[in-house]
Order: sequence, then C-alpha cells, then structure tokens
Amino acid sequence: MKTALMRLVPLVLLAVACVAPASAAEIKSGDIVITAPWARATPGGAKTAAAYLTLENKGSAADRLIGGTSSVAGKVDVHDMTMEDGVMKMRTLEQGLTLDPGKAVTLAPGGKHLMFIDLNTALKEGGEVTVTLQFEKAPKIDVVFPIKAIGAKDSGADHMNMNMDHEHH
Ligand SMILES: [Cu+2]
Repeated sequence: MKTALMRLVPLVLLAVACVAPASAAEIKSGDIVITAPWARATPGGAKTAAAYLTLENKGSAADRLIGGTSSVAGKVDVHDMTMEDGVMKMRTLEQGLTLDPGKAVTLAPGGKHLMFIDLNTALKEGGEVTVTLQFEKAPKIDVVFPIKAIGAKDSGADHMNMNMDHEHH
C-alpha cells in the first residue's frame, strides 16, 4: 500500500511541473501586473464591446488605468456599471480606475470593464484583440485579449434545424 502511494507521488509532481509554465503567463508594466485578460465576442453590427482583466499594483504608490487604444475601435474607455433605480447603468470613469498599492482590481461582467467605443469589426469567439493600455504612471503596454463566447449560448437556431429534420420522417 505504502509503495503504491510512493510511486504515485512523482507522477503528480510531474503533472504539476508540466502545467505551471502555461498558467504563469504574466504581463507586467512597471509595478502593474496584468492577469486573465479576455474580451467578450460581439454579435455582427455591434458598435461596442467589453473586455475584462485583473490589475494588481505591486508598487508602493497608487496608479490609475486611464484607458487604452486598439485598432478595432475608435477608443477604449474604462467603464463602471451601477444599479440606479433598478436599472443597470454604465458610466465612463473620466478620472480612470484607481489602482491602490498592494491591491488587485478585477474588471468583470456586471461591474467595471474596458469598453471598446466605435467598434469597427465584430469580435469573434476564438480570436484575439490587442489593446494598448494607458496608465497614469506605468508605461503603456500592449495586452492581447483572447475573445470568449458572447455569454448565454444561442442555441435557438440549432433547435429549429433539429425540429425541421424531424418533420421529414
Ligand atoms: Cu461600458
């Protein structure tokens, strides 16, 4: 029993060692560490799109995420989403997003996000989009955002096709 367990341990360690390099991908600009960037796919014709990421300030002074630029949009703003009288409202953080020293801020659906304004191309799931992020202090940095699904899976069309096939029998 004990020998079997001993044999298992090196295998587990090997598996961990293989996974580590891929998940250690880290983007850094000055004291700001950027992790888990992703953008949300858009339906055709959409003029805006949202992107998310986590920003950690490893320095000892506050910084700000001012916004960004991207070839796929007229501009990239930092937005916040708040509930007002039961309605979700987005607003531009004109002063940027404060990045307190020693803290991490996560931009996620339903809250703060990067907003592509005047989008000139659809963001397709599986693709990627590059945004040059601008900070108050940290230097500009290009971040690649992988594009993920729109959200709720649109299976309506598939169901319709299935029903039509069934009717032929
Ligand atoms: Cu927005």
